[in-house]
Amino acid sequence: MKIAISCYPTHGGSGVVASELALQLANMGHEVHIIAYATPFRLRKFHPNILIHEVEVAAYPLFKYPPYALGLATKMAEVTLEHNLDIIHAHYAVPHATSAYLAKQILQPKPIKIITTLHGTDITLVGADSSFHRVIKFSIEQSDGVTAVSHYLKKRTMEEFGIGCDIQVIHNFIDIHRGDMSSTVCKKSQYAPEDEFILMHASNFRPVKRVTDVVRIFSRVRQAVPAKLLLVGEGPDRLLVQQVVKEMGLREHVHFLGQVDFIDDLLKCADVFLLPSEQESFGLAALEAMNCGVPVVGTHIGGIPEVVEHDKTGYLFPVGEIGPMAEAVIELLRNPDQLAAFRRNARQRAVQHFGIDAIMPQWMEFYERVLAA
Ligand code: GMT
Repeated sequence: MKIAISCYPTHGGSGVVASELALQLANMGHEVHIIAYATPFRLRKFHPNILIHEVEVAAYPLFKYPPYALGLATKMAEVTLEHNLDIIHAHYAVPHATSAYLAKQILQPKPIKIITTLHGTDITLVGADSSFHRVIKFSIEQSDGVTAVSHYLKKRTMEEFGIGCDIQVIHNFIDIHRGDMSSTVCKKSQYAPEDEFILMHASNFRPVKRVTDVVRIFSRVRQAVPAKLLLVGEGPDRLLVQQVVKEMGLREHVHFLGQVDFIDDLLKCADVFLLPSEQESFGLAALEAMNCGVPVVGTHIGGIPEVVEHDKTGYLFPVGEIGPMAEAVIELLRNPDQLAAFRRNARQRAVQHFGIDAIMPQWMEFYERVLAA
């Protein structure tokens, strides 16, 4: 297969998923072309089967907003022609699916297939905005194949857009070797004394992630058991969170680690992962935690229950219920047998249901079906 994958190159989940898919396809011998405005951070290492094509948008005084979608469509058309591609796979509908549609029209009658993978905010936030609604519905329906990262997201998309085409659910996957504890290099002593626990959270610090809830949960936990909090990521709420940490007198107990390319090493030091989001179509961060044997305490919303099994690999509560979330963490930390069982369950669930072996065959079957149609 010769396939172009278009995605956001930043630390968001959609870019990570697209990059991991690119790596797996390349490892299988397929020719992968990445089309994005920069090299996705997980693809910075050279791979002979992955070619990176960066999109540049010319600056011009008339442009109040640089027309990225047009530059992207042009690049998609050029790369498709030059490398005789079979598929353009757009991750995140806005604007990738629309640019792919435009590229296909430019290239007519060349038979190129367009696949769109919906990740979440492209439907629930950006897509729900009336300024994009029609173009997103159109681009999804014009795709030759559409996937969603959870059953929840599929349902939301069908409801909100009245989509007439089929949407296949293919859950996100992880490389189970990254969670292998035998390759641990994390030094817990860097972040906490030996007798303290480590709680962790990773996100893009957007309001939907409710990172201030993370701090409030941690504050309650610390009143019961000694612990430190690792906060990974950057984003608009970072200053607010720092302020809350300061106000709650937690400065020496909370480590802000910024953006980290591979968080597995840090996760291997953690005892519990916190994900109290108010929106999450899948929760890749939760899966990455489970892969490293870290139970997740978070919210029972969106696609999270498809990943985290309540009372087995973690605990899920309604949004904002920081009291019960803190209690659940305290119970886990005070009960070593239960914590050990949850750790085992988490890793086992990640390996069995979300490993490459479980998910890649679904992708291959999907690509083959789209190509044959
Ligand atoms: O969560 C974000 O804000 C980033 C966003 C993205 O598109 O990069 O994440 C979405 O896609 C991830 C990968 O499929 C999912 O794990 C996240 O749950 C989803 N975020 C939301 O739905 C809020």
